[in-house]
This record gives sequence, structure tokens and C-alpha cells, in this order.
Amino acid sequence: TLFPYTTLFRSHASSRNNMVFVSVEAAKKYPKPAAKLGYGTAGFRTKAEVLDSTFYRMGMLAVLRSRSQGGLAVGLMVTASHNPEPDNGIKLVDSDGGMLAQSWEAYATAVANAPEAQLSAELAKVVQAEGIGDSTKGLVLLGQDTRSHSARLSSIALEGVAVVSGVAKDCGLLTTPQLHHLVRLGNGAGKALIGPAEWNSEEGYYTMLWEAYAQLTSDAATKDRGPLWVDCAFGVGAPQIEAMAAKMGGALELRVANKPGGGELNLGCGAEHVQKGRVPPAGYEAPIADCRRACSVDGDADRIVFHYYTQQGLWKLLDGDKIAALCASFVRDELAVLGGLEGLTIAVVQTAYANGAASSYMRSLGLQLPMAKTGVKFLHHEALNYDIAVYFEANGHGTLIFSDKATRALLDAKKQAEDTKDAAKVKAASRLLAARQLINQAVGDAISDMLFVEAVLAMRGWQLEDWDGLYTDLPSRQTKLPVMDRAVVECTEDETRTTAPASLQPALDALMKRFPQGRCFVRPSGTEDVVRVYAEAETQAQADELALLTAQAAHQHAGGKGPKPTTMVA
Ligand code: G16
Repeated sequence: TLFPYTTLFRSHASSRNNMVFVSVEAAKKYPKPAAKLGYGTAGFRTKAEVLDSTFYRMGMLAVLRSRSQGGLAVGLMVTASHNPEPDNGIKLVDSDGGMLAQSWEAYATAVANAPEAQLSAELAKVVQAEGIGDSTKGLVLLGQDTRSHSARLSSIALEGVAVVSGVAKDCGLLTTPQLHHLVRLGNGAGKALIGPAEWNSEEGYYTMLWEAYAQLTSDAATKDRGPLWVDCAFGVGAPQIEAMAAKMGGALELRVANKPGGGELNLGCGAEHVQKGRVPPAGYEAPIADCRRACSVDGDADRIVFHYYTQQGLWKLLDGDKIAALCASFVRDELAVLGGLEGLTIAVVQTAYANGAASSYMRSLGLQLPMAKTGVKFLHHEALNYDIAVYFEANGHGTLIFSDKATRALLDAKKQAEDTKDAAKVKAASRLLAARQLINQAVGDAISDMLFVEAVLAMRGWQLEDWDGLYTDLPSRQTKLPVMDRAVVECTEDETRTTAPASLQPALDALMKRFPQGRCFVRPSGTEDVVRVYAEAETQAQADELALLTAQAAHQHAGGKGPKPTTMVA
């Protein structure tokens, strides 16, 4: 059989070996679904039963990405994260341990949607456009969550890797951020500012975190703080957090709840359920006498939110904004001890979902507050413009990153302070460096964020009430609604306003005027087939009413499916 690309490249003798041979017969082993799939907020995500061809093809594309990076490892994570159990998805991890370079997302979409007879041509286009040489092998690390279909889809991705002669390493069950860690360390271990070779394994991940946590809490009174109750959404976070707890040997009691097998993934619990629904998770519906602190992670443990009951028995949520505030105040305090570090830029990156009160608090710390579009890949990208940047989505997805310049400045500051025997400065620089080790530098990570929050609270002798007191959230509400085609809703760059359909934003502007401190917006989800709605106002009743009216306006102007919404959906 002659494949289309062979004709295309016949004249390029030197590129012949670069070609990716996938026979039409091989391509047809997993026929592509009829509906077009797009690379969304975090990879491909939809019903598991239509994803075979996508996994097969992403195995192939991952090999090309690795080859384009000179053979550095890249990752494929099999997960649909916060989505319901019947969904699955695939997230590509780039060679630096971050998310796939955005310039490759279009290739991913084109390869996923190419008719079988065109698959080779589509792959060949990538080879040509990226100038991929023939001397390098592609290396792909695979991780998977606990969904019943993840193992099968993972093996299909492995087949895809093999079809284009790549090398795969199946790392089995992992959280998404653990796979990011293995890729980052696999490519960078031993290099300056990345980490020692001992960290390049799942066990090494726990060691890295534990050592940093121990350092941060070395002079904190941790004894009587009590346990942290951890809702794992019935997902992969549970075994991994149990492994983390074992490593810590009782330094922090982690009460792992909602483990796989105990219920349906993400149903009635987990970070998404708790944060969107503003309700406690299954198993924590009432105060647990000896357990004052709780948190919830999502299905692949890349997000976390905290929650607790007040003395009066009122349940309270601490979301990603609150975590960002804690991170920002920690950085500001430690830098103040060091006398600020000349020339370092510091920022907190937020999205349209950031609570108005959170933004005011961050501003009061004197920090810059750039905005990014929803999706940690956008926040991370923006964060790279600063030397020290905190970024969190309100849904609990985020981290704190230090540029190489900031890290070197901290190492120098520590050295100087040691020379001058300035113990306070040595401690401040060491703490910031330990925070850099504890908080995942590549991507949001529920386990490392959980330990960082616990460490800062322990250092300050705080419980969740104290942290919650940093500022009071402006009441807000989120909901979502199905529409005929969510692509008809288009937004400005920061997603605070819609630009299409033309009649929608004027309707939202009119609604906002009716409520004191009223703010609302609508955006198409990148992970579910819905339009998302956010509203905030002076009182909870007003925020609820504004959210419902906003959903109704979206239904009217953006082609709502089914009857007009009359209630809120988490
Ligand atoms: C993913 C992204 C997040 C995003 C979330 C919801 O999270 O990584 O950055 O906030 O989807 O996105 P959307 O509102 O577009 O559906 P996860 O944890 O599901 O991978």
C-alpha cells in the first residue's frame, strides 16, 4: 500500500526515515468516533466508550512530541479527573513536566479527528512541521487513575506508542501530578535546580515532599494539632495519600476517607462536588469530634479544597482563593524577613472565578494580580512571567512557582545570612526553598498543596478558622446548564464578559446592575458539555438569585437545551 505521505515526501531522501508508518489497516483497528473531539481545558475528555481511537492516536502523537524534544520523556495520563465515572480522558504531559505546549494542541485535535486513511498523512505533517529528526527514539511514560476503563484505555495508548516504534514505560496507578513529577525528574534529575536522582520515582516523590514538610515544621508545635480528614473522591488519591502518610510515620495524621470501592468516583464527594455545590462530602456531613480539619481532592488528585465546622456547627469551605491567600501571605512574610529581594517580581494569578474579596485581600498585600483564562495551563503560562508566582483557580487547582532567578537569589541570600550568622534570615530563605521543594513546580498537585497548607498552619499555630479569617468571601454561586452547542458562547480573553451571542452580554449587564456588588459571567466548559455560570453579590440570597437569572439568560440567548432552568446544578 502506498500511503499519502510517501508521495508527499518522496523527494526528501533524508526525511524518509522520519516518516511515521501507520497502515490504514492498523489505523482501522480503532475507528475514530463520528463526533469531532477537541483538545479541551485539560486534554480530551468524554464518554469512555468512544475514546479507543483517541488513546491509540495520542500514543502515537506522544512519541512524536518526545522525538521533537530530542527523545526526552513525555507523559500520557489516563484520567477524566473530576468528571463522572463513565467518562475518561487523556492529558499529555510535556518534557518539562508541565502541560503539553499549547502549540501542539492543534496537532492533537487534527490527529484525533483524521479519517483512518489520512492518519499517516496527519502524523507526517507534524513530523515535517516540527522538523523531527530520525535519530531519536520517542519515550512515553503512562499513568492511570482508578476508573474501571482506565487500564484498557491505557493498554490501547501503549499499542499506539508501539505502532510508531516508540518506547513506553507503564507506571500504573498514579495521581496526575505524580506523573508530571516523574516526567520532570526523569528528564531533569541531577541537573541544577531540578533535584537529585533519588527523587526520580514514586517513592522519591514521597521523600521529596516529606523532607520539605519536615524542614518547614521543624520548630512548629505539631503535637496536639489533631488529624486531617482527607476525602479522596473514591479515587486514586487514596492509595497515594496513604503511601504519603506511611512515609511521614505519624508526623501528620492523615485520615484517608472515600477510598476506591467505597462508592462511585466523584459522586457525592471530592473537590468538585464540595466546591461547586458548597456542601460537605459523604462521610463528613456532620462535625467529627476529634477532627477539626478536613479537605477534599478530586478524581486524579490535582485539586484540593479545605473545609471545617465552626464551633456553632456551621460548615465552611476554604477554596483555591483561600489557598492562594495563604501562599501569598507566607511568601510575603518570609521575604519581609529577608528585606525583600531586590528586583524580584511577585504576582498572584487569578481567573474570572476569583472571589472579589480574595482579590481585595491580595491587593492589600501589595501584590500584582494578573488574570488568566480558566485552565491551569493558562494560569501557569502567565505565572512564568514573574519570579515568584502563586496561581490557584477557585476550584482548588494551583501551585506556587519560583523562577530559576528567584531560586538562585534565595540560595545566595541563605549563603550570605549563614556567613553573617543571621539566623532569622537563614530560616526565612530556608523556608522559601523548602516551600519550592514541597510545592509541585510543574503543575497543581493536591498532595503537595495539602502538605504545604498543613505546614504553614502548623508554623503559625493555626486551625482552619484562623486561616479562614484572612478575609470573608463575598457570597457567590456557580451553576451549569446544557445548551445545543456550547461553542456559540464566546468570551473575552479573561472570560469576564461574553462576546457572542451578541445579545447575551447586554442581558448580563442589566442583571448585574440589579444587585449590590453584583457580578456574573458565563463561559463554555472545556471539560464537560455545558455552559458554566458564576455570580456573586452582597448576600447569599442575592448571589443565588443572580446565578439563576444568569443561567436563564444564557438559556434564552445561547440556545439552552430542555426547559428553562429553575434550580441550580452543582
Ligand atoms: C480541568 C482543568 C482546570 C479547570 C477544570 C474545569 O481540571 O485542569 O484548570 O478549571 O478542568 O474546566 P472547565 O470549567 O473548562 O470545564 P480537572 O481537575 O478536571 O482536570
